[in-house]
Amino acid sequence: GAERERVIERIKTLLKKQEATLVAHYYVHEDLQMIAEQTGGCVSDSLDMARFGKEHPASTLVVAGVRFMGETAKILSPEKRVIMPTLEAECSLDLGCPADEFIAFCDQHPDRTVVVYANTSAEVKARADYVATSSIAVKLVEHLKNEGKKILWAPDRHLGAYIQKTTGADMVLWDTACVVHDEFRTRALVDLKQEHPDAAVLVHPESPAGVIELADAVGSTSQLIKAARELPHETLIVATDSGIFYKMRQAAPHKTFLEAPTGGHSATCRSCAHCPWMAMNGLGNLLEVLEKGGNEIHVDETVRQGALRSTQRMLDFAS
Ligand code: CIZ
Ligand code: SF4
Repeated sequence: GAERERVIERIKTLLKKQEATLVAHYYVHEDLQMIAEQTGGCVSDSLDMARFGKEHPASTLVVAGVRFMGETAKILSPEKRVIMPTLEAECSLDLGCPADEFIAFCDQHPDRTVVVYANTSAEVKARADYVATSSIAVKLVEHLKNEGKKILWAPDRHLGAYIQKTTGADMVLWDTACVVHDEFRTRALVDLKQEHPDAAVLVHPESPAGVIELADAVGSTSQLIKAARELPHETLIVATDSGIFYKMRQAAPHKTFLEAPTGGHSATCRSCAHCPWMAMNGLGNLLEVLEKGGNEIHVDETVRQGALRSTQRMLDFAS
């Protein structure tokens, strides 16, 4: 209503006044994705959020997503002020890979090249040789395998197993999962496919192996949006966070999108697959952080230098 419009206009004004740019992930509320689009910010996956934030001249980056995305922005742009609508937005992969345990695990495998998913803390990245997002993880491990390297992968076990299967690399895997993608159900997806035999299935590789096997396209959020546009199918069954539908509908407005079934799926559940931490970002706390400040991301300088090395290697490899 009118109140929402007023808040949106106030946010846009404050962004401009503070020379701030809004960098939003595909999984946050569509109001925030829309504001980012309309104000010259960006809406993207974690790799492109990192690139955009680094290259943009704004003195303040407002990162709407989860904590590791704010940290990545700060790692790459220490001179910028990086703020977030909330500092409570975590990630189950980050939480499932505490730095001390991770460092001990790496120390047990000194012969392995350490590759970590972007969904990790700055401390974990500082111990890694490479950071990877889902859009480049397969290519990066393939490349390292061809150099004769053995890999230690952390933290997402489903993504790790998918990379291992795809590349045939020698990998040891950390054992944790994304609370959202881990809930997609193979049997229920088989049933849904039978109801919609002409549909294509799009799957993010943080999903269980059985779900990935049913996919017509497997990839990062950006890659799935591209597949939604390019595949000839009129109906698409999508196994990733429901926040993605805002961009998918833009990419393929005439197509029909169905949510892949989750453990909690029922006829009344409209967004079963939605990250509880991404959902903490809203118009209210975005306005508040712009009005009052606070919620600034700080990364210890020694840790930042270490994390920058592995993160920069990712950007160099991706470019
Ligand atoms: O699941 C996530 O948090 C994803 C897909 C992050 C990313 O790489 O954009
Ligand atoms: Fe982490 Fe999963 Fe949420 Fe992404 S969707 S931020 S991987 S818990």
